[in-house]
Amino acid sequence: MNSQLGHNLISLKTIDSTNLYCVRNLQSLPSGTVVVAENQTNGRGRNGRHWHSPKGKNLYTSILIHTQPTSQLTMFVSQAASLAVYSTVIDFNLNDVWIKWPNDIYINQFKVAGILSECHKLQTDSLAIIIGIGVNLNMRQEELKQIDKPAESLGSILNKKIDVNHFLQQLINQLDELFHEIETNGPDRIYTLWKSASPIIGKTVNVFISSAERVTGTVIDLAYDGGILMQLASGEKTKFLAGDVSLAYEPK
Ligand code: BT5
Repeated sequence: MNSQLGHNLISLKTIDSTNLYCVRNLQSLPSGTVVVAENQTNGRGRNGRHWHSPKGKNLYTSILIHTQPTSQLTMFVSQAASLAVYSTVIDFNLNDVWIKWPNDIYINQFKVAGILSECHKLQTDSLAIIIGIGVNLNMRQEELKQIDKPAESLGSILNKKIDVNHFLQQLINQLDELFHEIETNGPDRIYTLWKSASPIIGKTVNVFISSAERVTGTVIDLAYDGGILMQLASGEKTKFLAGDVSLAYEPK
């Protein structure tokens, strides 16, 4: 990646999903493009789940970058993205913010942001990585209650309106800085910060491998590649990768 994030900013009123918009326009959008929409009619979560995206309330954005398949940026993009959202939320003087492995942002037991990263091959040897980020900024309690899991918005907690464009700009700045750091100094600091913001080591968690398969175990560590190392109830030690499983566990 050699261009600044946001040099190509595409603001849409309504779209099915900012990620899908990027996928459809993959060949023509330059690296560093940021797509933002006021409204998503088909906001997507991971594994086909839905992302609640009411009009004009929250941030729905996708950031597109081109990377080389073997680069450190490719490997650490999700950790950097969750850390960028985490840091932007913390800068609003909010307490009890944490990253739920692998990259959801929570305040106490409430989810405030989610990330959906996708990777596509370009016609060249490069990869296009789409980092889709949804952050609840101004949803009110009655709207938050429509979500099937506990959710919060920054505006509801702080009891004030959050400027979506300002939040986006802060987020892009954070992300730009973290990407730059990975490219110049390597990913060590990002890995350490991401790990320390994810209070899960030592916890007993349920790992959902599929809708029919679930295992329970204790978390031993978070690996450099973003995977989770666990000791299962059977005594077996194993690692799960971020894209493969979902977790259920209590906040810190
Ligand atoms: C995520 O999926 O958390 C990734 C969400 C990414 C959304 C962004 S918005 C811009 C870009 N364009 C897209 O189409 N997507 C990205 P996952 O971990 O699978 O979580 C989905 C689950 O979170 C749902 O099944 C609900 O339980 C819950 N949920 C849905 N909408 C929510 C919201 N607005 N706030 C909090 N939780 C929500």
